[in-house]
Amino acid sequence: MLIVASDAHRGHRYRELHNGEMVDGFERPERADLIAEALRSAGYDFTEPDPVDRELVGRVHTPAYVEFLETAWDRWTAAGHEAPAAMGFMWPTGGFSDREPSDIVGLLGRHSFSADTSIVPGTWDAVASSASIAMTAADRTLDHGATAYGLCRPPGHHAGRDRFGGYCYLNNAAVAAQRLRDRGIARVGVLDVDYHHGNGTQEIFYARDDVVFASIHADPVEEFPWFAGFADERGAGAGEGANVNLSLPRRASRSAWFDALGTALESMRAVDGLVVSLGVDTFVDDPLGTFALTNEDFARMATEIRAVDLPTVVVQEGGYESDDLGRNVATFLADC
Ligand code: Q9C
Ligand code: ZN
Repeated sequence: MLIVASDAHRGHRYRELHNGEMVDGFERPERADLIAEALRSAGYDFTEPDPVDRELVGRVHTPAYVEFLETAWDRWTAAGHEAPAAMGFMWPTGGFSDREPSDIVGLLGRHSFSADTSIVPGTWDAVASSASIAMTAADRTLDHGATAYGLCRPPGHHAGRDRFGGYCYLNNAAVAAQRLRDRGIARVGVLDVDYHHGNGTQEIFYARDDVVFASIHADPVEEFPWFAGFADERGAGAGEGANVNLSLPRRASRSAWFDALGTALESMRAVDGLVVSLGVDTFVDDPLGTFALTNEDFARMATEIRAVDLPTVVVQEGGYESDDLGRNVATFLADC
């Protein structure tokens, strides 16, 4: 097991609008520190990511969106805004046009979908590094024939083709999956075990049959991201049937979760490589999740995933501060 990680995320810290008030962001640098510490004490080798591949990221997203993320902070300050974080306040919801505004405030609305996610001076370095960590983890998995783990921060699975939100900007798991495809893996599975539905990954691969997406998550009727993640979203066109949403009620039991994992893994029967979107916010003490998984459950999860016997890349998604955050990731990777 090789760990791909970087310190480039450190300057990405912001306060978030949470249930009507501004609080310190849940998705903060300390998360990555806790995970890295646990993995260092477990004795794993760490390596730095290769530089970001703009062409690859521009195919998963759009070149214009990537350019927008890179320049948004400078455009915000150039327009005279003095707030410590750039964010929109109006989003093109039902009935509005998707055209691109020229002003940065309008652009921030057009290219985001939720008020929990902002852009600060350190955001681009963190986001570019996180995507390159996922790409490099995919490369190392194929180079060495052994699972590599990308300690991605910020996470990625909520980021759509040209929209950020849910603490995500570039879709790291989608970048890893596309890298596997580009390097000759004919059909790639993305298994998303984060507590929240991976709406961005779903969107990016929705009409494709070469990437199968399966997600186990809290029912969006009662949990973020609210407007995606339902069982009847099964893919479109050539991708019909290649999108599998398994939602569970809030506070679902551990056995219900593992039943869903069994179903999700069945949908991976015809794939040749796997990306795991590893959110550990399914943990019983996670401050955002309501599921009840224990530390030992992450070992069971890894064991069941490993049994499908595929070249596997693991990328970090959510999982928030608790005493066990680092230990849960380390436990998963130990059995991967
Ligand atoms: N007031 C990931 O786990 N923010 N993202 C909740 C509620 C949404 C979680 C704010 C949670 C997004 C990668
Ligand atoms: Zn999550």
